[in-house]
Amino acid sequence: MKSAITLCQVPEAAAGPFVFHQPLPEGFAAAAQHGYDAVELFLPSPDFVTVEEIKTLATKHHLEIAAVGTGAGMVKHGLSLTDPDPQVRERALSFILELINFGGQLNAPAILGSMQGKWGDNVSREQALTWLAEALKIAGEEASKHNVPFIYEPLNRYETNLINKLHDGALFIEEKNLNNIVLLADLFHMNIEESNIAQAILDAGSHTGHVHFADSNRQAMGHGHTNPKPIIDALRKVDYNGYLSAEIFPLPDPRTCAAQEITAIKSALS
Ligand code: LER
Ligand code: MN
Repeated sequence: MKSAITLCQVPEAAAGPFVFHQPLPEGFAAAAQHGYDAVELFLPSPDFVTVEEIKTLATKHHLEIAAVGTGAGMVKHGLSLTDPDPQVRERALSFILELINFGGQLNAPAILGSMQGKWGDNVSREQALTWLAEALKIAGEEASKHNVPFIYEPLNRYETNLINKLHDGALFIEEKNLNNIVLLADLFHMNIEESNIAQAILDAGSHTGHVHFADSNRQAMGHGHTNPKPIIDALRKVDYNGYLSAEIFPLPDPRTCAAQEITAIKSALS
């Protein structure tokens, strides 16, 4: 398993669970100084920065791009894949496809988190899940052109009412015959929703394709009460060899948080 840390360039997400918010050249440098293998990018839109600029920074700092988040589509542009308005759904899907193509050129998968939306307001649960499955089918196909998967993230109940648990995500992928879709195990959401995080990872088997490595309070591992050991054991048992990515609050400050998290990742993997 490899380490990654979040770089956020979205002003509307300044209070979100992302570690570094400074301009990308400084963010890449900070990630490298702390010894991370990769960065996870949270960008306002696919044209915010060129693929070449990111490639140059990644090469300079010997960093991979672990993944690209799509949440700005929701927090900045108000888009969701389950919006009652078909034009909003279409714009949501286009935004995601553009980020899949942006990330794909960097060998990085894109993530669907908050842009999955919610059911309600005249949209039934069944209708929302149908729209979600249709969008995931298209996203999975687009990602496959770049030989990367598309990552679907179950979120806790306060953020979505669609799918909250890893197991339900796995069943959804299987029932809807979705190809090239993997699940994101965000340990913060799982701490709220799962009876046992390690067991949930075991039960999801090979479906897990990315991990947000957050403690129970969404701070760096070690700042809350999650025990990472059985979780790492479970990830090893399902042959997970992807990223443990620091999508966490920059507390008490970004540098202390980044240092604590990389220490925790190394110690959990040792
Ligand atoms: C995104 O990765 C995530 O975990 C969400 O909680 C953001 O709203
Ligand atoms: Mn997450």
